[in-house]
Amino acid sequence: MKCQVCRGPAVIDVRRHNANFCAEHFCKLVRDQTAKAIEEHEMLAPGDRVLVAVSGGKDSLALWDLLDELGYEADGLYLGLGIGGYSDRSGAAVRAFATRRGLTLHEVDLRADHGYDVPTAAAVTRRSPCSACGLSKRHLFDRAALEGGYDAVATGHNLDDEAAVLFGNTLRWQTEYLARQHPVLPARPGFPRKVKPLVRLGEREMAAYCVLRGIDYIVEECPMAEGNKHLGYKEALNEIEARSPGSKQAFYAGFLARAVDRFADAAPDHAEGGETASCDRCGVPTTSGTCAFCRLVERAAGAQPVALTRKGRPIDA
Ligand code: Q46
Ligand code: ZN
Ligand code: ZN
Repeated sequence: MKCQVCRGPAVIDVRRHNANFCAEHFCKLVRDQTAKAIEEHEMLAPGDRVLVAVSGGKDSLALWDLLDELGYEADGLYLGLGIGGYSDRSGAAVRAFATRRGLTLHEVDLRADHGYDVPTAAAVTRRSPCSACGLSKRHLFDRAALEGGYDAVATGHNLDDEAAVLFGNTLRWQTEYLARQHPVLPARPGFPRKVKPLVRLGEREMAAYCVLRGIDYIVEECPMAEGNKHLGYKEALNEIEARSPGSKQAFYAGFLARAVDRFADAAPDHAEGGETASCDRCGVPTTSGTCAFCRLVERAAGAQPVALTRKGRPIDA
């Protein structure tokens, strides 16, 4: 197996590109694909200050490394979700990476800074853990980016993630979500620009990149993700990809090129900045009264912390 660029010994095959690469040229491929996604979708301008949402997993740490390598002023933000030992270990991985690379890391801890954690919020509000978690992340990342004067928030969603979400939204023809599934969401009053620079790269490529770059990420998944329907969609797409390499890329890229605009009419009003009021607690633009985040805090912050459970069963921390 030889590198298709330098003919030296290859360390990885990328079936989608029908090619093998040595470590140096594979890392260059990943960097080039990231730069291409950024340029193609006008995600960032040279010199932009970017806040990277880092979880300690492979995608977000690789993204931080890549944006730094590509010359952006990229700082990290880690959110302590209070999900037992998983949160302790993911926080430690992020801190170790930032220290080793001399990068600036900001941290927000849900329990210390806002008086609740994800398991408690989920139990008290009867939302799924991922729904309470997602709402907290969106609000706190937006707030940190605006307060810190960042040009954009970057997240590590990769091609596998985006194709799985697209698959799920298409299966149920959730046109409202289809209309908003774009790798860049422009800034609007009260909300920063949001970008996903890894949409041209798959999960396997991100894991290989971390290994080759010596990035120590946490392999364990969040225990609350168990049973998440996106995992099933990923498996289904992996089977299709194994038989027909390039299918995921064609599915997702084809959607962006030829279909997403057709759903524009289905976008909810607030996607276009139709919020007409300001939250009476925190001031963010909202449709009326108190924003969803402040309502969540109000209910969860005073509650007795609950043990880490999923569907009523305890999870080993
Ligand atoms: S961290 Fe949060 Fe994920 Fe865990 S609770 Fe769900 S959304 S699975 S990316
Ligand atoms: Zn090579
Ligand atoms: Zn609010």
